[in-house]
Formats: sequence, structure tokens, C-alpha cells
Amino acid sequence: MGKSLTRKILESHIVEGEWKAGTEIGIRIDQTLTQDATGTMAYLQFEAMGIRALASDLSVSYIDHNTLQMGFENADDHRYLLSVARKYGIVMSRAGNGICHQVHLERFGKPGATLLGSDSHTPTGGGIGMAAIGAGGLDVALAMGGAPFFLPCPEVVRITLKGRLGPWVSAKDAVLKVLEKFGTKGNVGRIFEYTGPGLASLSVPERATIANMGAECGVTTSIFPSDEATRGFLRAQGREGDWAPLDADPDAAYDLEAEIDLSALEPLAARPHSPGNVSAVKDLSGIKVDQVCVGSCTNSSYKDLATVALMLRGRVVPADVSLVVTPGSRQVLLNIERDGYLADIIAAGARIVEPSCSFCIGNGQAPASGAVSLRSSNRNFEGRSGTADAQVYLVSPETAIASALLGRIAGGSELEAELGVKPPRPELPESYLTDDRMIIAPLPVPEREAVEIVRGPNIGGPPSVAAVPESLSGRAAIKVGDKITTDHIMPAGARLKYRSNIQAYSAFVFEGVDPLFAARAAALRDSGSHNVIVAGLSYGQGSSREHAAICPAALGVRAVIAKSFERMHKANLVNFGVLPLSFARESDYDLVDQGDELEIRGLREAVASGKTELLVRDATKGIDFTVLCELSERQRRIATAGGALAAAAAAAKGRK
Ligand code: MIC
Ligand code: SF4
Repeated sequence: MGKSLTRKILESHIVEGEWKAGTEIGIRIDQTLTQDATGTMAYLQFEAMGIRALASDLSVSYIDHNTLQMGFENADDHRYLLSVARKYGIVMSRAGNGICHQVHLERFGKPGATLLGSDSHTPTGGGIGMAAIGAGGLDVALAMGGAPFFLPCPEVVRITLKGRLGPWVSAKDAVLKVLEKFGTKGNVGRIFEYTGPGLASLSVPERATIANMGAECGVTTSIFPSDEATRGFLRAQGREGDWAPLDADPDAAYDLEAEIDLSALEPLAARPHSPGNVSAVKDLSGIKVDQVCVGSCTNSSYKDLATVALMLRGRVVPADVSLVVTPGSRQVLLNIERDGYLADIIAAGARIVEPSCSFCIGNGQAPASGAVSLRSSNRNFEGRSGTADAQVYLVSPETAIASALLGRIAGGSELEAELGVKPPRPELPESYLTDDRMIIAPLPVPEREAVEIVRGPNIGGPPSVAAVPESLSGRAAIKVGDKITTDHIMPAGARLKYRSNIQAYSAFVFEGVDPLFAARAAALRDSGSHNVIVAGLSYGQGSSREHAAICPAALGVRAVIAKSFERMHKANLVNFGVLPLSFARESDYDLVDQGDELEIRGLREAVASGKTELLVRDATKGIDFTVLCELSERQRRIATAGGALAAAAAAAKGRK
């Protein structure tokens, strides 16, 4: 029986364990990436590890999230990151150079390599045939130091693409179809592998859009083969030498199969407030639109913006629609300028934002209250746009612009019927204008020693982590429902600037869910209580931000009891000494109320000895219920050592 492409790439990188369902594998990481919002914490921890030299082939530090600089904090972070990059031989992509995933695809991505990034959309690199995985900053810092990255041996899902995209239908619609099929929960531990005759008509940026939003299904990553389209993209980037053909064996075995007929797709949209709420655009037709934003790491490539320009050519957006366009990278901006597209976009009245995450993470361009905002990005969680009651829909660039021009939700064919706009078919350049002057190469080794790391007042220390307590004794400090995202736990937007300052950021834990939580939890902590979060299904969806574990931990949270967890967040909780426990019987969730006194006797011993079933005493209700502690042996060591940093230090000591 042959092998899937996923298996071929991962197996060639295994350094611990073996390819066997239900076990954990440790893989060698070739490349790492960080972005500023997770990067400062990653590097504070990297520094704390005392590692002198990088073990990865390439590590890039991007500045793309916090670029608004309202106050000194962001700029201080940037200065810290630059000094760390100089000190340790890390490549630095400066603010304004673009979104990490887009720039990485353009300048560094390599078929067949492994990439670990401190951002959940790192799988964008799957579009170029990489095994590109998102993780918490600490895991990335460990990989930079040469530690393997551990993941459950994945279940590989083959998604066969047939046919080709019709007029007004785009790669975004294909991945929204995938979301409709697979949903946003229940895919933990899976990898989507794309194959089939439909691939040939999809360019690398289109594949990257599809790979990017696999993150919304919760899969570990998504992978495309490396073929002639991949070669063409790398050639246009002046990097054909990085190309290698890669594909699954024809008789490869898969755990699950699905098929998508690209020819049968129609324009789709994700309704508020989840990427999984998929509807046909025609069923939403007529809803008045206030804001339209094109950009983010999902749809900000040359092709996306050339498409936008061709649709806008000679037209102006109506007075009551605000159109925002954010190129994914400086390269995209330079090339759409070279080819005349930028002028069309400017003339149409679009507000051009520098290449960055921008509106996608609520860093500017918040919609008006109650406004309908159509966005080409990948997440529409409640409040993420910066406006609590905004109604955000996720759509393709084609649908975004058709709607912007008509002032109401509409697919391209409506625009064609009403204004005579033809489906755009932009040619992709044979060769992109490349200019890497905003990418700072590492300093020569002898010059690194003298570099001083610059720490402004916003740069705190690495988080301090407590080990699992002997026995847990505390309260359910909050009870939340299903699908709590990391945006609910640790808001971004205006709060992003505190990412390097745990103490300040902790004041905003669950801000949008329960504004009193932080003060209540801190008071309980100070009275000696071990705080517990009680949650429903799929707790910790969305981003890789480890602050969603670190900041609750700083407020005395020692365990989360949930119906189920998402992969990255579960790993982050363990890394920072917070135990992820799941209800053995989901219905027991209904028994516990916020404020209940909870106890787990002999917790530490149970975790250390590998016991999976633990008894929780709800002293308020006078009842007991069982929770499962499903951790690998490695994770148990981390939890009992007092977090991943302490475990790594203990392991290093053991080796000496
Ligand atoms: C996001 O899209 O939510 C982010 C901001 O890029 C995060 C990382 C972060 O929280 O900094 C992600 O997806 O991992
Ligand atoms: Fe940036 Fe948005 Fe992409 Fe996250 S999803 S990396 S915030 S563009």
C-alpha cells in the first residue's frame, strides 16, 4: 500500500516515535516563523532557555499584526524583535513588508519542508507543498533550539478536487465548501490532503487560500502536492531552484475521503459569527452592506487584488459603502502598481492600508455599530472586528467587490447583469518584481555578541508557571458554552498592544464574555483558590495565541474542564501548567454552575502516574463526577514539571 504525501513528508522528519495511529510523533522542524503578536512572548521564552545558536535551517520574525502604533507599545515591541533577530541570527521582515504567511509563501516556502509558526494560519504554506503547522510561541521557540515538535500521528483526509472554478467562483468558495462539509469542530488531529484533476487549474495563491482556512476546521494542516503550478510560482519568484516534485503514491491509503466538484460550486459566504455558518450568496442577496474589506492572509495575493482592480475599473464605490483594500505584502503592492491595477483601486475610492493584518485582527477599520461588513478574511468571530455588534460575513474578493459596487450582498453574476461587468481573468505575471530590502538578513556570527537587546517599558518577562497542585481546591470561576474561541478568551484588536506584558493583558481575560471575570478570578486567586474554567465543546478554537493560556494562568486558573478542546489551545494549556480535563460524560457539564466549589484530590500524583480518570467533587452541590486527563507521557511530564520551559530545562540538566 502506498503512502499519502502527508505521510511522506512527516515520516521523513520523524525523530521520535513512529507513524502509528493513536501515538504521538516528534518531527524535526526545518523552518520557523513568528509574528509580532505572538513573537515577543516566543522570544522572551527563547531568551530564557539560554540557547545560543539556532538549530533550524531558517527562522523568520515577521512584524505584521500590531502596526498601528497608537502609543509606544507596538513600536517598543518592534524594536525588541529587531534586536533579538540581530542577536540570534533570525531573519526579520519589517513592519510594512507584509503578512507573515503571504511573505513566507513568496520568499521562503519550500516544497517538502516542515514549517512551524506561532500563528494558526501557518498552514497557508501547505499551498506550496510544505507541512506547515501552527503552534504556540513556546513550541516554536523550542523548535528554534532544535527540539522536535510533537503532534498526534494524524488522520489523513483525502479531498479530491474535480472540474474547474466557473466564472465568479473562487478558491474561497471552495474552502467555504470544505467548511460546510467538515464544520469547525470535530477535526482535531486530522490533516487535509488535496489531490485530483481539479488541482491543475489552481495557482499556488489559490491553493494557499484553501490551505489557510483549513485552520477554521481545526485540522493540524492542509497539504497540496508540488507540481508544475508550484514550479511556475517559484519560477516567477526567481526561486525555481527551491522546487521539487511531490505527490502521494497512486495507491496511497487514507483515513477518510471527500470530493469537491469545483465546476459545481457557486459563490458562498460565512454568516456571522462563525466561519462554519456557510450559505449560498444568492440566499443572502439584498442585505445592505456598510463596509467591504479585501485583504488578510486568505485573499490578498496579486491575483486577488488584480481581480478586485478589474472589477472596479472605471467605477466608484457608493457613498454609503466603505471599501478597504490591504495588499498581503509589499511585493503584491509593488506588482499591482507596476501592472496598473493599484490605480484602478485608488480611483474607485478604496482606502488602502499598508500590507499587514489590519482589519482582520481588528487592528483598525472597525465597522460602525451594527454595521454589515463583508470581508475576504478567514474569521468572523463576534467582536473580532473591533465592533461588538457588527455583522461580519466572509466572502471571496469577487463577491466582496460585487457587493461593494451594488451596496448590498450580491454575487458577481448580479453585478454582471446590472452593470455589465465581465468576470475578471487576470494573467499572473511570468515574473514578479521582487525586492527583499525590507527583509533583514542575519548579522554575521562575530557581530552578534555585541548586540544589546532593547527592552522598552512594555516588554515584560517570560511567564512564570506553576506546577500542577498536589490537590486541586478552588472554584468554577466562570462557566462558558460551546465553541469558545481564543478571541473570546484573550481579545485582540485594541488590546493587542499588551501582548508583551502579561500583567497588563491579564486584566482583559474574557473581557467580552464576562467583564467582571478578571477581577473576580484575581480575588479568588489571592484568597488561595485554584480557579477552574468550565466549558462546552471545542474550547479554544481559532488562533494559536498562547496568551489564552498564559493570562488565565496568571489569574490563578489551574484547570479547564471542557466537553472537548482544540489542538493548539490544549497544547498551550499544558505548556503553561493549566490542566485540560474533559467531562467523561458530556451531560455532567449541566451539573456544574459558576461559583461551585470544586476539588480533585491527589491531582498531581494522578497526573504523574498516568491515571486518566479523575474524580471531581462538587462540594457546593454535594456530587461527584468523572473527568478525563488525556495527555501523552511527554505532556504529563510537562504538567508536573511546571510547564514546558521548566520541563525543557530539566531535560537539558539530565543530559549534562
Ligand atoms: C489570528 O488570526 O487570530 C492571529 C492574530 O493571527 C492569531 C495569532 C495571534 O493571536 O497573535 C493566530 O491565528 O494564531
Ligand atoms: Fe493576520 Fe488575520 Fe492572517 Fe491572523 S488571520 S495572520 S490576523 S491576516
